Amino acid sequence: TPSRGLLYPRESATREVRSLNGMWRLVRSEASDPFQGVREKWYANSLRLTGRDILAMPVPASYNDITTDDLRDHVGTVWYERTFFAPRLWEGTQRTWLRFDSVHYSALVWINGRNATHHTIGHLPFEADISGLLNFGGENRITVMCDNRLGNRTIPQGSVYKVKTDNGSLPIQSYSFDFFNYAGIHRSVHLYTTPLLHISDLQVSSQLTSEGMGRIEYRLWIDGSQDSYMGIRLSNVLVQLRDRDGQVAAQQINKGIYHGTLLVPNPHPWWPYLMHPDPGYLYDLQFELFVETNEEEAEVMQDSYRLPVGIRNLNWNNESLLLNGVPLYLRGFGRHEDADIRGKGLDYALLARDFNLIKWIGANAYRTSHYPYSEESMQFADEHGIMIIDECPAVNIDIFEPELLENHMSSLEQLIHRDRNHPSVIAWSVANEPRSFKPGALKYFESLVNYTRGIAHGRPLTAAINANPSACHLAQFLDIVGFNRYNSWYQNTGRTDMIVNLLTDEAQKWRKTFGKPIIQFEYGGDTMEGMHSLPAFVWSEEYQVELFSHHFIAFDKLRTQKWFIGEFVWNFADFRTAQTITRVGGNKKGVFTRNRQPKEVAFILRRRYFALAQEL
Ligand code: BDP
Repeated sequence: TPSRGLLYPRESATREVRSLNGMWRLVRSEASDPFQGVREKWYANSLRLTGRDILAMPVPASYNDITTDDLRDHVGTVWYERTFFAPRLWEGTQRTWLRFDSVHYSALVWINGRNATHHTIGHLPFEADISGLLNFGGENRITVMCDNRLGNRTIPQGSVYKVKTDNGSLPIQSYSFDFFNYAGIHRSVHLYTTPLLHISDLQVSSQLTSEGMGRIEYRLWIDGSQDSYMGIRLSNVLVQLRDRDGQVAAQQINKGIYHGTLLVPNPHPWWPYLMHPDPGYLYDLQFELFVETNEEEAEVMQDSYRLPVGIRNLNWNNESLLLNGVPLYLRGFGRHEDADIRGKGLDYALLARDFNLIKWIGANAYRTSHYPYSEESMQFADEHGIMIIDECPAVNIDIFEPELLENHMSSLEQLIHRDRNHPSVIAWSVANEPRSFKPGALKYFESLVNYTRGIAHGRPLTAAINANPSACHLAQFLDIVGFNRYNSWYQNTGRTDMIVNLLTDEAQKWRKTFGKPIIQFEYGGDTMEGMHSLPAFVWSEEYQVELFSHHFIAFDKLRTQKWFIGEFVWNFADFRTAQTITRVGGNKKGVFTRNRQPKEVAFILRRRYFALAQEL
């Protein structure tokens, strides 16, 4: 049986969704005593009674950049709380679920002082049936303890150590990955209801047959696979596929079986942006459960859920990745969920702006470096035909040990479970820049990739590697080999005249060693907006233009061979990092600034991406 909590909350004839977003109260624990609140049972009453300072904290948002004090750098736990009403009508007739789309890094949740659920690993959703904890027709309190500490066994890894300050000793969080460890309730919190007997999970996969038909295979799980619940007997499942105009394109009625195949004549395939005049075509796949009632013959609709689906073929071999039979050349970005004030908090305005920029520049893909992005962004990608390399949160892993492996597997299981029904997902990325040259990496990645292959749901496996081809223990297990390389930035700084040779040599070496399709997942250089220098000098806008231009020459040489299948810029936009002397206000390798305006280089990238789109 699948783990729960991965169907996005959607309204339907039988389901209600209520947002718990808004202003919550926040209290922070002493950094030196993160579990004080658990010991003192802060969840038993309102946080107001703790006597500690109460802050107004927006949800969703990272808490770090909201205040003017040192909350930004807090290490340990913070406590969130709010109240809400549960309508009397829900009692007994419905189940009430509480769903968090993401809390970073780990969370303990109480309802009215009683344990509701817990979760670790940020960027992934979790939920609980809280029907038994609610006060129906009255006020309820929800309390969340959020812990941001990273250790050897968390995904990603970090370490907490103590330093002596002028006021005593204080824990410090260190980590080697290059983005700020934002924390808090990063995405939406919802209450939603389902009928007692309901659809708990769905899985779909699609295909275009050689006869030009669409084929959708589906499987549903009903309330943990029971066909009867509290005396209710399930009779039929009606499955209907509706096209964009609401017309039924295929349908099926199932009795007692929870899987099937729909055949769709004259399908509208799902195509990526700029590969077709009507990219991102989605159908609505509607599931309705009917139950028998005591009255003869009468059937009552018990539950209904609608899932957007795309119909497309995804295949790969040792040379190419093909969508609907067409070999892909991916042009895109590594990105971050990052913005000022809200940190990694979900923001619809930012989401829409980012997709408009992606389309303006002519990209057709991005990698969710270095963790799963919001479900809303995955839906956007489906709708706009943007292809996603979907990455789990294992960035820079270094110490390979069994408990880490378990967490790493769990992060991939949760990611794939959440995202497997999205047509936009074209590959799973199992890691970014792991220390894959270390001896422990071999067994570790063999186990990890074997496990992931078993649950990959029709997608190839990849990773973003920065080890040398001759030393890497991970690449041999992958279907697509991606590498990150900073020619003329970290290596041979200033020497843009060395890029073409070094890059083409390296790509060929990856190809020769592993015989798989090759992608460059990262290249770039830090660039201060508005800084100019002729001739080009590192950090200037001219330097970024020159560095990109030389990469383009190398890519054009490599593209003549089928196996070179994509180029990804690092990064879409400037983003916040930890404080270091190599980062001026953060990482500045963006093609766009942190507030999403173009740097000079955006214009040459745009010209290139549109030219590539026309050619292919
Ligand atoms: C790569 C990392 C990425 C960094 C980038 C950089 O994958 O997270 O931000 O380098 O240094 O090593 O800009």
